[in-house]
Amino acid sequence: MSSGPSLQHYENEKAKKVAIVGAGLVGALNACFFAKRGFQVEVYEARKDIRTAKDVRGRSINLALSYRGRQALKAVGMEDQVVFKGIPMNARMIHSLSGRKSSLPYGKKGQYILSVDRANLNRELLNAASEYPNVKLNFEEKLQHYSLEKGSLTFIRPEGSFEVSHDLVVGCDGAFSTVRRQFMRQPRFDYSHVYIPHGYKELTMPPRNGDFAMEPNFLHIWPRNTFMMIALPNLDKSFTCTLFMPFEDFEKLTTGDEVLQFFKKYFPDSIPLIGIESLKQDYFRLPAQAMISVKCSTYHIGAKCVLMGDAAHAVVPFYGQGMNAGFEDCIVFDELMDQLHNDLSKCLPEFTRLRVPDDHAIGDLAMYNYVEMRERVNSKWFIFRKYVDTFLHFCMPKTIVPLYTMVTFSRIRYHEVIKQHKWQCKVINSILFVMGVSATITGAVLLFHYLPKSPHLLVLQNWNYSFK
Ligand code: FAD
Ligand code: EGO
Repeated sequence: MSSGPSLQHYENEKAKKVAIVGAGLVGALNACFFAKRGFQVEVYEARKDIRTAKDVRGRSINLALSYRGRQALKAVGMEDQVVFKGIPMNARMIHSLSGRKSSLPYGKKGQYILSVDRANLNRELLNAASEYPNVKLNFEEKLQHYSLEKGSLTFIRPEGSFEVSHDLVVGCDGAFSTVRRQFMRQPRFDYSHVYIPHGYKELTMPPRNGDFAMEPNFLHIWPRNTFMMIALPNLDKSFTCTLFMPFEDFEKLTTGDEVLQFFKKYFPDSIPLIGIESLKQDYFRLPAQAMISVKCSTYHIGAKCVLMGDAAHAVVPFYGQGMNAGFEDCIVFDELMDQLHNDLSKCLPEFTRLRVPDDHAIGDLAMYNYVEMRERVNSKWFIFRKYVDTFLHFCMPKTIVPLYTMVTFSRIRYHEVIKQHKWQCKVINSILFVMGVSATITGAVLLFHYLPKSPHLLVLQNWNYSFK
């Protein structure tokens, strides 16, 4: 894969104008993809340039990058540089209530997820995009309205508002997308969004004696049913802990001492690592953040507009796949452009046809994990389930692959992952059924054969008798 800008298709394309709305992770990556194809790319971002802005307050500080996301980065020649700044997490570390830690590997040696810094990834993507001569990045320009009839975008910036038009509008403006509003007026467009009852708060676990306070190459998880905490490592040797719990429980903790008591009860081993004083303060720095799941039945309007990333499909973060799915959107679209010779009137409908079922599938999988984790998953269950997964995969490596592995370490289409998983469950159930039936038959035969003769059983039979 070539690194750096290359304009393979520039000559044979009459430099169509593309507006990318949103320069978050997906928008910035898409700028590279469209630039590579020779489009004249204009990116509009509401916020300040994250590369120069002083206080960057993102949504989450670090994220888990896995195979799908990496493949997309590879396609624009950025994989190595991002992986270099990521911290491999080869296993999860399960923290039980008693402070016991169990490490459960994600797979073979090369199978790990990466902890990456969101702001840094965003910066590097923007730098890469800005190196293409056919990309223009605009900041502090917020889309206010997109008129399909006029084909115009209206932006507001500090100095006032202005209008532009483009051949294609790519909506990468996140879960609360403004571009998406135009879709609401389309006939037969289905849309749904759900907020879950849980919120999240991020806490920092600083380095201890100049080193990581816990083992660095792990995704640390404290599964406590309805309360869950995870920690991902950062390059500065700190960890970012994310506490997930119902809003009503967040609201119950109103003083530093109550927070401390809560942590003593549920996450005692983390207290000395976060630090009592910073725990009491960090907790109240920001209100708990909400999580939303968004689904759309269509991602395009004619040959004019397409949605990607959270704008098309925000998912709850319980699979660590939101960004990965958004990045995969970009490669899927790019692959279609190759196959359909850059014909937007064919690519856009085809993108919807291919991608909607897969994004719905990851939305469902993430929601399923959320429900499963809050209802059933404490540390014992977590460890048990992962052992069963590993064992079955070991017995039948070709037939049974854990769900998490298919989602995280392959590019099997998300909807195929669900099908495959259901099929595997059937296989396992059939095997268990056959084993159960044969065990019962064997038992019955043996019993029938030996019962009258077994002295041991005869003794048992006489028990009642001897009591009398
Ligand atoms: P965003 O990152 O939201 O970017 C949208 C951009 O559009 C923003 O820069 C915004 O300023 C801009 N914008 C919005 N409106 C306008 C407008 N009107 N005009 C101009 N610009 C506008 N995913 C993973 O893969 N792995 C993880 O481990 C993971 N962990 C997560 C943890 C948490 C707590 C959360 C909440 C999410 C997590 N995700 C994770 C999901 C991931 O954060 C998102 O899927 C990803 O950020 C989506 O990128 P995006 O570019 O589509 O949207
Ligand atoms: C039984 C046992 C049923 C995100 C375990 C389901 C998610 C779920 C939020 C982890 C890893 C990246 C994550 C595993 C399960 C990120 C993730 C997992 C969390 C929470 C997360 C795993 C950021 C679910 N991957 N994962 O298998 O290690 O298993 F715990 Cl709250």
